[in-house]
Amino acid sequence: MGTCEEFYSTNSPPNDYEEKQKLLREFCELHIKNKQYIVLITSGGTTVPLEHNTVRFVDNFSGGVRGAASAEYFLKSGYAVIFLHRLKSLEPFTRHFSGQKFLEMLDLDEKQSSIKVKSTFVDTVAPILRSYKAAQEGGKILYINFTTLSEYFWLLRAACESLYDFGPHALLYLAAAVSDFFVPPNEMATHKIQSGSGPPKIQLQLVPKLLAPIVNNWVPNAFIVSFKLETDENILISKSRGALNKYKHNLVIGNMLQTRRTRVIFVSPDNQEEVKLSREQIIDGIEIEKKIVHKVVTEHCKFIQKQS
Ligand code: 9Z3
Repeated sequence: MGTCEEFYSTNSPPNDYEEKQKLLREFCELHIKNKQYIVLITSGGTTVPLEHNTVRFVDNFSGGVRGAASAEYFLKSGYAVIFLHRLKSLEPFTRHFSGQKFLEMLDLDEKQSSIKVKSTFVDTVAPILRSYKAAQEGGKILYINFTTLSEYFWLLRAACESLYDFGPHALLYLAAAVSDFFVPPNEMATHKIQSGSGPPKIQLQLVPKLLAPIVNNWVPNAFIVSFKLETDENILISKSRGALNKYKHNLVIGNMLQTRRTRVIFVSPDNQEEVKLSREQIIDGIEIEKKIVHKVVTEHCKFIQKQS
């Protein structure tokens, strides 16, 4: 596996890197004045291009529910939010209106000259709209998007650099599903891989782990939460604890692909605790992110108190 330094020296920054870096700096400068708690949420999956002129890429399942839902609960808890997400993955607030759901909520009046929200949906839409407006108008959320693994690398580092001065008031909530494998630029085809040349032999390489520089160099005083995804229950806890022991950050939240909407496991240096939705909570439409964020915020507050 190459190092993170090698990754940055061989993968160019995104075209709009400086613009996004500036947005991140300005957002953080604004919020540090008020000694604001701030969370960096990563959300959605990364793509791994197979060609420089990319027609095909390797992707993963993540649609960004965890990150988008969590962003809403962090805003409710008073945090400023940097929402570093995969372009076209779910976003806070608008996630409630995706697809046909949106049109189902609307009605044309008799003259077909104006549109209104159906009365049966007003109670659902109004609080979401209110929270959305409060976040926008209060400048409480910054949306930064990525698509490829390399864009994610560059933007995550830029976000961490902007957060450095927040010290323990910064919280990292690394929910994005980041590819473990990639094709290094010097081994990537320039143009569309041709089927006429037979089945391509594509050798994926290991992606260096960003948690090491995040914890040791970029935001050493922040409260850092990573997620660990597995599909085999038998290794979930050992892998989660393994990550915690290796990177020495604050918390790993383990989840299974199959049950991630209803159950997660909090693994911290001295504890391990299941957080799950009861049958009633599932029926009532409670989201597990509400419980996760509540618990993470509690742990973050304890962490800040310990430092001061
Ligand atoms: C997660 O485990 C997230 O909870 C999910 C959320 C990606 C499962 P959805 O987007 O799913 O709401 O559908 N994120 C971290 C996944 C990951 O790649 N973790 C790395 C690993 O497991 C460590 S950073 O090795």
